Amino acid sequence: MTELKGALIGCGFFAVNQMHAWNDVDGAEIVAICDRDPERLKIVGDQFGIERRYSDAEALFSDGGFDFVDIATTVQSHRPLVEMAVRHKVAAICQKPFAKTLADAKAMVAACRDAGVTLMIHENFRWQTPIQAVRKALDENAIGTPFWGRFTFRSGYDVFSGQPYLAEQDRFIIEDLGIHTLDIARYILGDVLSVTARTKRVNPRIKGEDVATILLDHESGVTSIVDVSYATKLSKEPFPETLIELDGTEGTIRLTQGYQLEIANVHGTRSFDVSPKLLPWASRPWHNIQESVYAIQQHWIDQLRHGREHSTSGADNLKTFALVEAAYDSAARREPVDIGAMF
Ligand code: NAD
Ligand code: 89Y
Repeated sequence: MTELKGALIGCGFFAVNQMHAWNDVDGAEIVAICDRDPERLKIVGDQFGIERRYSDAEALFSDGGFDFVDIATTVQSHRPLVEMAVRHKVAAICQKPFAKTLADAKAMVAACRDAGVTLMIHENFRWQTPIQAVRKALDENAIGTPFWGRFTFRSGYDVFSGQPYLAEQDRFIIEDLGIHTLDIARYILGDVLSVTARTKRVNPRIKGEDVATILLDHESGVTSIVDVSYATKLSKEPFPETLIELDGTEGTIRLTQGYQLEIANVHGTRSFDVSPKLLPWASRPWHNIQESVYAIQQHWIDQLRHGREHSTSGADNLKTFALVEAAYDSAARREPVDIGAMF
C-alpha cells in the first residue's frame, strides 16, 4: 500500500507516543516535524530519524510534501494551526482539547467543512481496549436497554511532573481529563440533552479544579454520572483506568479496576480480562492510553483512504467539547445547562 505522508507539529511530552504509533500504523509515514522549541525538535527528530525539521509551522506548510498534519501542541495553538492546514488544504488531526472555546471549535469545523478539509480530533480514550469491550457488550444486547450509567476516573497520580502546564491553568480536570470521560459517556450512552456539574480544587498547589461531579441527561432518557478526580489517594492507584457501571433492563455491566469486565444477565455472570496490550514501545501504567493512540491513528489512515467519516471527527467532537463548556458553566452558576441551546 502506498503510504500517506504526514507532518507532526508539537514534539512535546505526548507527541513521543504519537511518533511511536505512526511507526506502527499501516499506510502512514511521518516525513517532517515542527516545534518552536529547538531542544524538543532535536530530541524527537534524532529519536525517530526525521531529517526535515522546522521551527515555524508556516514554513513547514509552505514547503509541503505531506498529505496530513498531526497537531500535537497544547490548546492555545490549535485554532491557528488548523486554520493554517485549511489554507494549505491539508487534512488535519488535532489533539484534545479541541480549542479554548466552543465558538473557536465551531469556527474550526466550519472552516474545514467549507474548504473540504478533513478534520479529526485526537480523542483516543474511546479507542481503549476496555472501552471498546463495553461498547461491544452493549451492541450485542448483553444487558437490554441501559437506563443508568457511571463513568469514573479517580486517581492520585502525579500528572504534573510530565505535564507541568496542567498546574498553571485556570481550568484543569474537566478540560484535560474529564473531556475524555465525557466523550466515553457519549460514545457508550449517546448524545446529551443537559448537564449539571459541581467542581472543587483540593490540591492547593494547582490553579484549576481537580475534582468534578457531572450529571448527564442523555437523549435516550438514560441518566449517567461522570465523576473525575486527581485528588483521590487510593491503596491501589488506578491511573489511567476509566471504570464503568451500566444498569440495563436485562442485566448489568461492570468495568472494574485491573481491566476486568463483568456482565451479569439471565444467563448468569461472565467475567473477562479486557487488559490492553503492552506494545513494544509502551510502558505501564500508560500502556492503555498508548495502545489507544495507535488505534486512533490507524483509524485516521483507514478512514482517510476510503473517504469515510472519522469516529471523532471535528463535527462529532463539538458535541463532547460542548459538555466541557456546559460543565464549567453549570458549576459556576449552580444550574443545569441545556446543550441544545449551545448549537
Ligand atoms: P507539551 O507542552 O509537552 O508539548 C507541546 C509542544 O508543542 C511543545 O514542545 C511546544 O514547544 C510545541 N508548540 C506549541 N505551540 C507550537 C506552535 N505554534 N508551533 C510549533 N510548536 C509548538 O504538551 P503535551 O503534554 O505533549 O500536550 C500536547 C497536547 O496533547 C495537549 O493538548 C494535551 O491535552 C494533549 N494530551 C493528550 C493526551 C491523550 O491521551 N490524548 C495525553 C496527554 C496530552
Ligand atoms: O492530558 C491528559 C490526557 O489527555 O490523558 C491523561 C493526561 O495525560 C493527564 O490527565
